[in-house]
Amino acid sequence: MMYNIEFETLPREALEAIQLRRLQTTLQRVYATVPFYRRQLDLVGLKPSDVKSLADLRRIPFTTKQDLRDNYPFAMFAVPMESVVRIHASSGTTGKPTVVGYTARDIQTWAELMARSLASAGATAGDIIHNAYGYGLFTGGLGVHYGAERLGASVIPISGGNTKRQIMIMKDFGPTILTCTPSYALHLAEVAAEAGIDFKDLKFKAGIFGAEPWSERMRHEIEQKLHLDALDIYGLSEVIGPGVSVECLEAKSGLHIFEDHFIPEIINPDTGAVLPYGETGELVFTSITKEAFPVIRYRTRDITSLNPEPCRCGRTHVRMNRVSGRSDDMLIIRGVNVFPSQIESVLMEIEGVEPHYQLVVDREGTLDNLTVMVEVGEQAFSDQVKKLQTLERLISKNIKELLGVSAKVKLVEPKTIARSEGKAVRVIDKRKL
Ligand code: DLL
Repeated sequence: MMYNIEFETLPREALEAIQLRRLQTTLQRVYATVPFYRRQLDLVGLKPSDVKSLADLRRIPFTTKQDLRDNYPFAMFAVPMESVVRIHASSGTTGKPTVVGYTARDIQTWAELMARSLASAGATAGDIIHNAYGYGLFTGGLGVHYGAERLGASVIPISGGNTKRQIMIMKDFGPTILTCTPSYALHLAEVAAEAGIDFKDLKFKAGIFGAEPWSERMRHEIEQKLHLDALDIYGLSEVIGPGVSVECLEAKSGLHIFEDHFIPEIINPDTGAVLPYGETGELVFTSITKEAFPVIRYRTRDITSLNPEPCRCGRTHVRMNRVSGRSDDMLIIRGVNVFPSQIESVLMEIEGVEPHYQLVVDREGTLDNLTVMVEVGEQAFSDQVKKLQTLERLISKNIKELLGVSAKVKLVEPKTIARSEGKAVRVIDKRKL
């Protein structure tokens, strides 16, 4: 099913003509309004009017998360604050988040893309959508919410957490579409089973899962345990939020990128060279319709490849394969993006703690667990057990408050964390997706 059949099935030539026109408009606008982009273009001696083909895009330098950070919080906005109607944020590499803004038209665009995404999973106005993505600064909750309303479906804005109550509502309200992270979907299944509820007896037909990496193996497990079709949805705050790409029910094989709004490229993360279709590398996006927060050649750090083959669903938009990893060290723990450097800055604020730490991530049952192992100085370690426990609790509280993620903290004796000769091994990820 398609929400916007005209745009989702545009022949390549027509699509590229639209892309070029929209790209040119975007470049004109950012050149005039965002000092950062003006500098980027000046650096390579380009004027927006020099961009005469889609291939010319490659002459413009990349934009990175560091660039967004340097322009924190609002200097990347291309419109005055009077035109901004919404602000979201996601984790940055240090304490400060990455901030993004939307005009009223951007919210409309996003709602349309999310309506397309839900329709791609078979949702219609008759469906009830149980939306367990978090509402707040995170784009998941409100992104799905506006899309569901645009589609005319009924949305239950349950948000994340309070799993037992979620199960009760699923049983009583009979939602037909589930939206949450794939790991939370499995957790829901477990809690339901404990409560003696079988998903077979619920009314779900499809689920749209994303915001963290998952696998074909997890798809099978979710489909079996939840008795629904499990589809992958991808997005990131910087580009718009969820609804950058989504799988179709017909093929369940790769995520169609909404190319009438975003131009994707795959690059070699080390050299920056653009790679041909089919090759694996880092995904880069240029937004071509956004007003408040346009991004030009934004490096997502997500690793994947693009597949231009025609799809049996009829959509002409190129598909990206499942994201297989990242070209940086960002972790996603229970749907929350965390950089080791953020944990480090929390640790370094605390007296008696040494700059030697290791993050161990594991999946117990269906939920991620983060353990922070950190060395304390001789002095602190000789203190009473009670003092050490107080310190552990303090670190854990600060991590939760600043990064929004629960962590178990284990203080260890000086010199017990293995030293490395090259880069320190900060993360041990034991999760098998
Ligand atoms: O996670 C937006 C979103 C919400 C997507 C709900 C899907 C559903 P951020 O918090 O900015 O935005 O995190 C973006 O999450 O760069 C990927 O590394 C990762 N990610 C998102 N979707 C997927 C997916 C939202 N389907 C970062 N598979 C991205 C793998 C994903 N990784």
